[in-house]
Amino acid sequence: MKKFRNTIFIALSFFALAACQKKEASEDVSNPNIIIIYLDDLGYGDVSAYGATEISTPHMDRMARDGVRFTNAYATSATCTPSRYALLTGVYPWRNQDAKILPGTAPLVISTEQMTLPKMLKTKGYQTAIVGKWHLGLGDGNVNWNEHISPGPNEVGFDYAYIMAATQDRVPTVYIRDGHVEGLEADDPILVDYQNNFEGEPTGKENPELLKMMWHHGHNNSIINGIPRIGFMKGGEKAKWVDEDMADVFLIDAQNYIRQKSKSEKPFFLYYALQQPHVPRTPHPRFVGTSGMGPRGDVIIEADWCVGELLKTLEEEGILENTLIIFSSDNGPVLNDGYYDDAVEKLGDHKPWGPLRGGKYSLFEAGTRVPFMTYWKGTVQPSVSDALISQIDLLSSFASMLNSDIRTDDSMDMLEVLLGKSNVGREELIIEATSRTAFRSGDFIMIPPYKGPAVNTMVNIELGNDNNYQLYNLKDDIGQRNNLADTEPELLAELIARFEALRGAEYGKIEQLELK
Ligand code: NG6
Ligand code: CA
Repeated sequence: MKKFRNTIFIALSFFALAACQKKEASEDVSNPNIIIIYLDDLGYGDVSAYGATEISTPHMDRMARDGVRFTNAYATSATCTPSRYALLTGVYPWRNQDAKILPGTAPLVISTEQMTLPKMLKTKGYQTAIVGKWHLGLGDGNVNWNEHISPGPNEVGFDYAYIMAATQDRVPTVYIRDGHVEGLEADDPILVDYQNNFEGEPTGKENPELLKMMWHHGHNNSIINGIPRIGFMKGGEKAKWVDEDMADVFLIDAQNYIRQKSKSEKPFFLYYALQQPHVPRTPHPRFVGTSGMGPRGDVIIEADWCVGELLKTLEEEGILENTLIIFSSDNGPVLNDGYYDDAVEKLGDHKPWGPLRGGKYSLFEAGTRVPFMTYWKGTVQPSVSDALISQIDLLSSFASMLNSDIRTDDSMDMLEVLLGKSNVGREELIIEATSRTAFRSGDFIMIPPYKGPAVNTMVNIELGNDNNYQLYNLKDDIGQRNNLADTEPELLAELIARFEALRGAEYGKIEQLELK
């Protein structure tokens, strides 16, 4: 009898296991690969699908035309680190005091305990990777670049990470693969310091004769490849990247990852974070002169080509129809961001900000409203969506798609909107620019008073600061020219009250903010 019972038990267990495996297998098939293509400082008006007439971006346009092109989509912030923090954690960056533009030596700003987008995806069987710009800090504040660098992307959910630590204009100027500097030689260790130079090392400030690109503001510390950077670095000669090759290096790595994972049973998530068109703009020679706009235009053409090559790889691997792609940018555009590179002089009639006011660093729309499209061949129907949506919503939306219960308070489930099945987006959203915040509600945006200059004269961008409240109806006045604060006092009061409730105690500090 006992033996018989055991046999039944074993048989039942077998069926249960088989059923379980079957379920997992079918889930895998229905779970698409997910790729986020994330550009650095690409403006709302930099893509021809968004109205650019002086530059042509056929591959980005293809995704915009055949996918959902969003006109009201936002990065959470007008600078990089906070936007990337929110994208990956689903948490507003103003909740984390450290989520600000970081030096290359900054510690990791995402807690290893925190839920992240890749961690959530891993609970659903995804393999996860980042290739490109990180800029969320590494280590615990005292990184030895010659040893295993940790914690970093691998500790917050990425199985594979091939990154630059911060930005192309910041040291260390090396690629890091899974915590190890690529190409590092034991007898030439890397030293990095953001305060003091290393004795005898030339700098952009003192040795302009060594420069192939001149600095305009900032960017006058260590010289690497003839380009002056932010921060000081010594050693690691063989490990240093070649700026002009960076687009190819990241693209090839992303393609290799796709080719490798396309053969796997499990789906993958790839966060492909391109460095263009952030400074220093260093197009590969084959793209030099292609835009007629100087390096800024040329690297946009280069980035567009990279997007095309990535799509081609998905096609070649036969997985384009099983891959959901999100395309966006971390913040709005800037022309002169610290180097003389003809971005201003050769701009001609191009408007990187499109019809919007402001740019990178600004609380006005061009700071955070960015190109954003979802593309999933065969599943997402082509459309244009005016729904209000933020990059912070990806975590909860993807979780919803995969039947995960994981959510964060700030990240809203916008799955139907992302897939073009609904036009009902968010009702409200808080946007941020260099620690200042503003409140979007319906068609309106309310910008509280901020001390500080109206214009950052270095980059020549209106920051959104004013001594008085600003209120704009973005539907009628996308260029934010008509301040309704005086004529709509009731609405203004309503928005202020709601904003204060959402921002909590932090809101009181805004008056004291010093602007950089
Ligand atoms: C600023 C840099 C700018 C850029 C930015 C970060 C100066 C004067 N300006 O501090 O060039 O690197 O930081 O850009 O150093 S972001 O897109 O990564 O946020
Ligand atoms: Ca950026």
